[in-house]
Amino acid sequence: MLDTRMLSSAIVEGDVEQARHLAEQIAADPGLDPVMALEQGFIPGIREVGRLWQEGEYFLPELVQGAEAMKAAMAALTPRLARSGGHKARGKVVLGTVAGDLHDIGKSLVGALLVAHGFEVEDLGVDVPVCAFIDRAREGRADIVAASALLTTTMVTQRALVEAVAEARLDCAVLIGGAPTSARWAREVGAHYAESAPEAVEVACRLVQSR
Ligand code: B12
Repeated sequence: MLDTRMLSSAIVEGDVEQARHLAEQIAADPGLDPVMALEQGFIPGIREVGRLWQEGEYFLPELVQGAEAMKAAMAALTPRLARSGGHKARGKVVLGTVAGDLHDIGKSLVGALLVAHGFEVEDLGVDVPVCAFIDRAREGRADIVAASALLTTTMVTQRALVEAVAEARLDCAVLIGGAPTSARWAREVGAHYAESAPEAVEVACRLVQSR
């Protein structure tokens, strides 16, 4: 049985060792669901860290520590998620966080869940220039280019990405997300949108099916 509160507390307390240990246990137990562990345990934990920071209860060191714990949990779960994805790729996704933006937790969650649902994901990391998205999408014949932005100053790059994909005449959809973005913003720039990692999987499935 998964104790999702324990998973969430490990992140809120910024306990890297405990987060890694719990995630390793989940990864090693075929009876436990790693996607559920993320959705109901670890993700609510990092969201709570964000809330505590926004309300001034946490300072930068606690925020960074929570992010480190989250990354340790994700690193331990990722191989298991990849194994549950099956062998035949559903589609190819080139993923990254846009230039000037170093937030990678949400982006990596989207990548991990896409892999878990059978997508081939090339994760370009953070601070990715538009031209790198375009080059990799062209060379890898991507079905979807997926871009994360967590800052109001960097989300404008998502518009530049949509324009660059059109200019390069790439046959791929652009999927965007990240806390300051919205369905309305996506409509305005001409991209597809998902609010969360599970929703990103749903939208990606729809996009490849309709091709
Ligand atoms: C953790 C964090 C950090 C960590 C990042 C660690 C890391 N390795 O990622 C650190 C401490 C490094 C950091 C730095 C900064 N941060 Co910060 N950070 C956060 C925080 C608290 C949580 C972000 C997070 O990981 N959330 C958890 C994940 C799971 O949620 P998510 O990212 O939203 O992702 C989900 C969805 O959005 C969606 N999604 C995300 N990406 C994508 C992509 C696609 C394609 C799709 C479909 C969906 C999707 O799915 C995800 C999972 O469900 C947010 C607060 C917040 N409320 O978001 C501030 C926040 C984003 N940061 C903020 C700021 C200002 C900064 C700094 C400028 C602070 C500073 N003065 O130095 C720097 C910027 C550095 C840079 N150049 O990028 C502001 C941004 C304000 C704004 N509107 O622009 C926020 C909103 C905090 C605030 N209220 O002030 N930050």
